Amino acid sequence: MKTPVTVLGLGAMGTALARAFLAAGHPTTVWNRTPGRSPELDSLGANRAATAADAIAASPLVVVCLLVDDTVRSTLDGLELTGKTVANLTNSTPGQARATAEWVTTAGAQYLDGGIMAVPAMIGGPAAFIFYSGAQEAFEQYSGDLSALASPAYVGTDAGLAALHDIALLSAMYGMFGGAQHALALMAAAEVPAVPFTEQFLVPWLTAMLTSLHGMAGDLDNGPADTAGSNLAMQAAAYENLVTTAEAQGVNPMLLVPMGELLRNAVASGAGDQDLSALVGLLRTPAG
Ligand code: FVH
Repeated sequence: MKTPVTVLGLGAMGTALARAFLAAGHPTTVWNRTPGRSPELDSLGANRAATAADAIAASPLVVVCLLVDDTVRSTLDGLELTGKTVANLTNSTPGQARATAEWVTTAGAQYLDGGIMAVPAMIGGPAAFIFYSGAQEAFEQYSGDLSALASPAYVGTDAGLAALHDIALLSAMYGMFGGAQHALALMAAAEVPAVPFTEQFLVPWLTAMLTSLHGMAGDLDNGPADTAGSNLAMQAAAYENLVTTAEAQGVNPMLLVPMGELLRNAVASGAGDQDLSALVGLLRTPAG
């Protein structure tokens, strides 16, 4: 028999997680603050618990997927967790994850923090993965069960590491999407249709540029290459045209301005002959 599992929280993501466990044949108990949410889970065989305490009691592995960290605390506080493994997949900061790990562990449970790198429709599919950190023994015990949700990637015993990895990837994603929204705003201002622009130019360009990240990572780990293919002095000079064009097209340059400032600072600090990877050092200097 497969490991019985409990899912706390039946929002869009919790529902997808419960469906994936059910599809993989796990006896699955579910609970949600608002009763009756996601009724399709009942016909798929879910056992609906009346309270969070009943849901936790039903399974050794308790997967939590609620809105925010405070919600996790208010839901689990005071409940019997002894002997359980709590895998908390709620979005959190590294600090929140460490604090939650401490009080869950104090309550007698093993704690895994998770960062889901997927949208609900991807859960159970090949492209989804989930970062985990925290109790290594618990990960080794349950990674097979958790792989019903997404490929598990364990990143260390420090409970904050999964959130750190998650937030690093989300930061990169929002930077990319922000840039893409700006590009689409420029095109919209010129009445260029979004779909052909995106298919023919935007996605191929971003895809080609993404490969340069490998070289930048190599620069950071092994030291910068002897010559920069596109040096920062050149990029800082050309970047001014991005802001000027946005303003001329009536598009707010708010997403572009900080990168321009960073490029100018890099050149002023003597890194004009280096490549974009040199910006990492500047970003590590606290603001203010
Ligand atoms: N959906 C996504 O694309 C992303 C993908 C990456 C991971 N995130 C994180 O997953 C967490 C849950 O996200 P979600 O998409 O399921 O969110 P909602 O559909 O809004 O459901 C929220 C659930 O949280 C429950 N809830 C809210 N407040 C409370 C509370 N005070 N006490 C108990 N439960 C609470 C809510 O219950 P209800 O409103 O139905 O009663 C839902 O079950 C989240 O951390 C994402 O960042 C998703």
